[in-house]
Amino acid sequence: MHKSGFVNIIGNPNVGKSTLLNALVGERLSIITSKAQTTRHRIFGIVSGEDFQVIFSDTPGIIKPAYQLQTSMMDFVKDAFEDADILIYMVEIGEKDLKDEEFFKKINQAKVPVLVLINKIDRSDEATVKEALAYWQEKVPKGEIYAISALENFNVEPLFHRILELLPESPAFYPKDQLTDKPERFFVNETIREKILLNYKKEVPYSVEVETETFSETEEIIRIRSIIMVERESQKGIIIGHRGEALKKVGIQARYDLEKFFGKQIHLELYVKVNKNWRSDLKQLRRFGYTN
Ligand code: GDP
Ligand code: K
Ligand code: MG
Repeated sequence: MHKSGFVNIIGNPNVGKSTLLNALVGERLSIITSKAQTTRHRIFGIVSGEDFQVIFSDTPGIIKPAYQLQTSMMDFVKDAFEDADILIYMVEIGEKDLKDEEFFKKINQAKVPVLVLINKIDRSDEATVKEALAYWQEKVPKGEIYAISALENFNVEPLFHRILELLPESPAFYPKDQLTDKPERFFVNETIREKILLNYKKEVPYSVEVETETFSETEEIIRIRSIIMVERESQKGIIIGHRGEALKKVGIQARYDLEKFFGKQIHLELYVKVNKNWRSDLKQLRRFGYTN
């Protein structure tokens, strides 16, 4: 018998969805920072064995959209809600969810198994965890509740085994050696964007999109040329920084991670370009992979 299915992770911003995806897959597929809206896409992480294939999907945190990019991000969440074979709703310890009743009604009426994961218990204590288990069981009667630490890999293994039990019988959806649905350039873009999230303050990172123009690989080296797009001229100056120091730092940090990710020497060229209001432009968003 062969089992396979889609396990979709949804939840509020910053609860640890991307950290869990990476822990489950054992690769750094999804970028992680302490900032909300780090994850903008739906990213598949595929784990295969002899007689199973689990397709995990990471999604952006649930927010009220303020501009078209965020609307597209929430469409990814909606898709994840609808095509799941197993739904993971992730919360963090101490979180009291104030989302509307409608949301929980939808979760409780899901036709597939629902796992509620209370994450970050490494920074909590036994009594608080016990309380949280009871709180979420009441809120999501349909759910199986687990307390985990995605960061410290606590309870992730038992969770994975439970997922295998719940998985439907099905042939594999992807080749067994495939790790993700995204192309190499996507991971280049995301790595650069992560460094931008880490190095710049306030609104700047949210106005950035990265596009990789060249990705050319030889036996020894990968040559990459990527464009960092911003919405305004003033943001371009901020990204580049005094004498180009800020951009240089991003380049060094991104190259370091990319060499680890691809296991090869990387030559990385970064350029900054103004692309006015790309976040609100459907045509641009489609080009960057935000709409179907
Ligand atoms: P997402 O927005 O839900 O995808 O959350 P991320 O995976 O990007 O994580 C948000 C922040 O929470 C990052 O700073 C993570 O390092 C941190 N984090 C994730 N999981 C854990 C955990 O189990 N314990 C602790 N203490 N921090 C965590
Ligand atoms: K985050
Ligand atoms: Mg994320």
